[in-house]
Amino acid sequence: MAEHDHYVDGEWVAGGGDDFESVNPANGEVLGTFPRGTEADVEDAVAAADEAFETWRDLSYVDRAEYLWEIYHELRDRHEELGEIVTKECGKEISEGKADVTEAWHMVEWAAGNARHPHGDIVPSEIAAKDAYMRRKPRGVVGCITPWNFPVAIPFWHMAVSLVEGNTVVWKPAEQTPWCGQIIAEMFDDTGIPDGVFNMVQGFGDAGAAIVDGDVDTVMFTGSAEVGHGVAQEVARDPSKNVSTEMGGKNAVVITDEADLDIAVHSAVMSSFKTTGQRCVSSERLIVHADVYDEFKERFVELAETVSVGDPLEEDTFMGPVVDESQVEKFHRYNDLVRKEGVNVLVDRADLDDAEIPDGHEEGYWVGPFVYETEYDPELRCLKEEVFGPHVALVEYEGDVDRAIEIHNDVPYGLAGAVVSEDYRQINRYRDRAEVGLAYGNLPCIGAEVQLPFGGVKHSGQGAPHAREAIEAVTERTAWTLNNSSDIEMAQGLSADIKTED
Ligand code: UN1
Repeated sequence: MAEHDHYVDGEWVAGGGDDFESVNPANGEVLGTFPRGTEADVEDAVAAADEAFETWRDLSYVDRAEYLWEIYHELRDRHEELGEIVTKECGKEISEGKADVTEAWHMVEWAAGNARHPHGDIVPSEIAAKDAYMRRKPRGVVGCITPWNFPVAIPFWHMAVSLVEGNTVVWKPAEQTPWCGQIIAEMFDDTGIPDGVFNMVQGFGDAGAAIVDGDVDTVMFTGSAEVGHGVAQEVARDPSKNVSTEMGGKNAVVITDEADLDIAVHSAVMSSFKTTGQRCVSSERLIVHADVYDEFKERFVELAETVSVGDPLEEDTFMGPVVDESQVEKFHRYNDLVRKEGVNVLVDRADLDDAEIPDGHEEGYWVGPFVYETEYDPELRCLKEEVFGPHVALVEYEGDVDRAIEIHNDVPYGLAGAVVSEDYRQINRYRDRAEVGLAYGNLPCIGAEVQLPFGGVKHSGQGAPHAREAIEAVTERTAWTLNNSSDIEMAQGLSADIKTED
């Protein structure tokens, strides 16, 4: 029997599947056992959510938001404790663990606060007696599938907006971070939210697939491109379903001949190594102008050699472990691949020295920075495929900023990117031509705030399962027109006369 349960229809239920463990990636400690959701468990949750929808949608926005305000306060009150749990379960260092919780309450605040903001538009009509509006209705049941790297924030990106808009939810947390899932479900339970409005099923990809195939009205997915494209294709088979996906990228920082190199080096280190390279927005490419290349390389390499990898609960750690064995393997596989592709390796801390691994953490999933340089070649796989680790290419370019932008855009993805330059023309050119959903000037390409749309272009996803854009995914628009006259008058000069034979 697992120590914890699913949360379905206001009850803690064991479900029909096996158990699985959550493991601390820093030291291999088992953090808890959880039930592995089956298709039947998901079906029960979807049925409960469907049943609860009619009464939930009848509440006002403000009344629905009240439940979220409870969670907002709890997230704030338990900041330290929850930050530590995030760090223990997904391995990111403690300031990031806490920032994850902060980002969660920011999104809850945004969604619950938005309950008191205008929704929809008043639209003028050609006909003076007509009132026309764009109104919104909730779609119904929203299936939410979320990743391990932001195990508290991203669930609230999806769920806070969905719920305030009047939908009910079925959520599957990532299998690497079920403890965070458990705590969030406990918080919802504590609010007394009506049964079936919020449901959580723990589990793996098969439970996620059951949500996607199930009787849900919208699917929100944040995670890997591999899985996300399958989700989008599956949902597209049913035209009545909506999907909003946000996947990874092969993000880049462009450092021009006019860059302030202090800003460039700082931005590049943050973009490439924060979260041990495991953000969808992390940068695995640094595209650097020839005039500043040697100095930038020297400074970046020195930091990559010395940046601290260690116990993520220690405040002076910059990089914690990666999340699990599959991430370690993928990282090594790509490091081997780039060697085969003939690049020049500049930093290889992929296998950390025993001395670098903190005492008592030998069972952790440790890797360090891996940095290489290469001539730009559009055929190189290493410049196109996402590794999701501290694996970084330095690519030198010559000529104007358009050349850098051309290299920058030559990837299937388009999530995040940055330009570092003191020349506003270069910055604005990048802003206008970089194919990304999130673009930064003189900053790292990580660290977006919740009130901005968070989503990519090209293979990085469709829609943005986040803040205002999430509203599009979880509501239907109605163009509602009301006649205030007892005569019927039509737009476009259309005759309203009913002509008869006599
Ligand atoms: C992710 O990269 O998976 O912009 C999410 C950021 C965070 C969210 C990242 N606010 O870096």
